[in-house]
Amino acid sequence: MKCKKCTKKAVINLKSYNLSLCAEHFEDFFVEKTRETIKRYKLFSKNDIVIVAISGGKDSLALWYVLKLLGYKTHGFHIDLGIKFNNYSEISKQKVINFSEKNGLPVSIVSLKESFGFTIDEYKKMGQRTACATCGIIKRYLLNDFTRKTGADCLATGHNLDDETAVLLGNLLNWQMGYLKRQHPKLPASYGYFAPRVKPFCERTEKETAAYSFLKKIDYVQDECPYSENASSIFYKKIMNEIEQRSAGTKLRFLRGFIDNKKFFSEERGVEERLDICLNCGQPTVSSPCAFCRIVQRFQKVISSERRES
Ligand code: Q46
Ligand code: ZN
Ligand code: ZN
Repeated sequence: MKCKKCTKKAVINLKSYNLSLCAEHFEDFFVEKTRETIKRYKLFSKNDIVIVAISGGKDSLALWYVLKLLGYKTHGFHIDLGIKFNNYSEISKQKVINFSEKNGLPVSIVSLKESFGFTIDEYKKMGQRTACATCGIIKRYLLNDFTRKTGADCLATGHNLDDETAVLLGNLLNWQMGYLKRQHPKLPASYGYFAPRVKPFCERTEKETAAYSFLKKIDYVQDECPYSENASSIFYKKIMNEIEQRSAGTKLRFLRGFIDNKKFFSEERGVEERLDICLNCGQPTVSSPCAFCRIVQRFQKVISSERRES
């Protein structure tokens, strides 16, 4: 198999583009396509400061790398979740630090244990919710909080096309109208509190981000988070992969078709649902205290009752 742009050996076959490319031309393709996505959805500009949510996995590190190549001003933000299985959080944090030093990119790290007194493992042991439900609330809260407090212009995450189409499929199958209204490569600022959230890799497949990370020798955490196993999104990803196998380009058509028809899932323009304010932290919320503060308070309550008993 030869590269379609030159005579070198192809390293990847992108069926949905009917394109085989050598390493050099694939790297160019990947960066150029990311640039196009940023432009297509008007995600941010060269004057903006972009906070990049860095987990230590391939997608977030590759995104950080590509945004630097494209000349954007970025600052990484990593949350140490305190997941001990396979030393997952410690290894993730180390990969983030190494990458940041190697590429001269600034990063801030917050430790759940140091800042709030608990880890995801400890919360999971309380058995109140699944680890991912709790973790998702915590990550969204802290990422937004950091973006707001630093006065940055937006928060970028490494969600790829496989992530986006799996979530879209799940939301459609369950008619999750609230989530469907909010699914977009660019969520604008809202309630004067939530920072804009953007997804520059939303049209890049997992296969592409993996190939790019490999070719650029990006040293990322290889293990999946131990709590990710039962996530329904993994099941939806499998289904989307089977459909893509039969009909190349379905994932991209599915996502773009949804975005083009977004009006069917949106409220009247400019109308925001009325929200309360969390009396504890000030975040707009359906009811006070907000989900994040409830998690912290629940943990503190359990800890103090354990102390009283011992
Ligand atoms: S880190 Fe957190 Fe993920 Fe692990 S506990 Fe679940 S949500 S799987 S992206
Ligand atoms: Zn080539
Ligand atoms: Zn709160």
